[in-house]
Amino acid sequence: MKNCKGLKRICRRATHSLVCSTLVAAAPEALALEVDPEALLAAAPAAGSTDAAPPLDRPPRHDDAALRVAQFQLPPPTSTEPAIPGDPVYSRYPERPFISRLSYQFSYGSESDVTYRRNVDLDKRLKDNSLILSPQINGSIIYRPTDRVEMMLEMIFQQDFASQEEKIVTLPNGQTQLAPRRYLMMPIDQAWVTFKEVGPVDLTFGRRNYEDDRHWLYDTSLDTAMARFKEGAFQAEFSYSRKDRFDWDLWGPTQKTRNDTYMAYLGYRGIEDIRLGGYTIYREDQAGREGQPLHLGLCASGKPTDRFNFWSELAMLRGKDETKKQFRGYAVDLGGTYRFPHLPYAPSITLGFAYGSGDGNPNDRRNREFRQTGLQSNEGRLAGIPKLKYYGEALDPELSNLQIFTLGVGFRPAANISVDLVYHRYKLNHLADTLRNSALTAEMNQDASRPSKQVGDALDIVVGFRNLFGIRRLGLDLRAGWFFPGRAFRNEVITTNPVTRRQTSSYRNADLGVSVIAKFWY
Ligand SMILES: [Ca+2]
Ligand SMILES: [Ca+2]
Repeated sequence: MKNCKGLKRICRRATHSLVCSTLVAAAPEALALEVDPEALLAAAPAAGSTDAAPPLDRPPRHDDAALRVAQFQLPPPTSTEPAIPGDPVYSRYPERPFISRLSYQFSYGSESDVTYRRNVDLDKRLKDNSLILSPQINGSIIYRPTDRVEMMLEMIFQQDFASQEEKIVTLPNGQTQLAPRRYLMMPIDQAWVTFKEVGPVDLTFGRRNYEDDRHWLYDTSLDTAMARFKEGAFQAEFSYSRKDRFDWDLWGPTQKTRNDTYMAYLGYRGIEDIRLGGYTIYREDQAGREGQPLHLGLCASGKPTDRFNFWSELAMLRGKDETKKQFRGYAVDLGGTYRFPHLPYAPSITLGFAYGSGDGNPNDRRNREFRQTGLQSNEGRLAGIPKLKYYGEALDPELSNLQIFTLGVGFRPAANISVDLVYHRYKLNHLADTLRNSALTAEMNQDASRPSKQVGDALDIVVGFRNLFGIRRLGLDLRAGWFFPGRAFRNEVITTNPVTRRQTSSYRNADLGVSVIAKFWY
């Protein structure tokens, strides 16, 4: 319901229009487009009432009287509590206009990126820098032919352009990487139908976005069949999905997968401003590349006061890896943000610690490495307006065989501008030469004489602007990350003796890696 609240907030803030309140009344749940309440709060002029008591959470009302009243009365303020984890939201885009009647709505916008990466190999001798432009437009339609049926179609048009890119890059692991062919992409990102109150359940079929709050479990579109139950403060979901079961891109080619995903999720909202959840995610790769991982997890998060919010994940990995070894991994991710709204520039401080187990003995029958689901993006907000890679912009690793310490400091120079400064320190749990699904191609521990678990440090600066140049829907996120390699990263230097022509190998410290993303929202 976060998104609905966000929408209500838009209504309150912006025009107080009849259209908008009608729309809220007509579809309190269907309007779950992702609108960040904080971002809107920040965007609102004179959003100064941060110490007001959080208003009570009001359940959605469906009765006719409520509908009639709501058409002429604006909804009361609601808390900024985030969505239930596991609650699939309809769109990942913030701040959208709606052009609406009771039975349908549509929205359109853009989320266009410019991505610059320097020294992905942490070696400045080899050229592998890239600058990629990704203009995009997107649009979605929600159609509600009856009270019991709801449909959604969302489409994206995107074309990537390489402004700077090497045609061929030799990776540190010796493989050759060719620049990808870039097609016009026209994917159908969502196309689903929901049948409500079929007995005690809502049933959904089609392609649908799955996102949890911090995108730690999933942030992707899946071809799915899902059943959802609600009973009091409990909500349960069961689904079978496959990513790209069908080729939904109308233009470019899509690689279909044969990776089945079975999910069960139980959420509890009986404690005010706290969300509790438990889940099981079983994945089975029919192609055999990723084995059959089984995730079991618990999560608790919330915002008990306007000044403080926290998150916590506890996950266990069972099932089998790609070599049929039994998984015995686990992971913890804990953290919180404290805000000082009355100090100048409304500073905040965030502390986090994440741990994903590693496997110390490759020769026994157990694989003690934790892995994430493979559907995650590890993108979320700390205290500022933009989402960011909360494990670091430049390294962007999966939480696997790794400890990540995070210290963040945030500021609000103006109501519509936020600044996050984030420091990370990374350490391996067991010696390894690669980090699973990291954005870097550099390999660790190539210098056998000096093995190390010190992966390195990172500094990210993330600045978010909303209402840029006074244009209400225009936003810009600037996310810059520097990765300072630790002792685990060493680059080989081969020198040839001019007399004997004999080559000798030595090592030096690796070079800095940089990632910069500019994301334009409309
Ligand atoms: Ca390089
Ligand atoms: Ca092992």
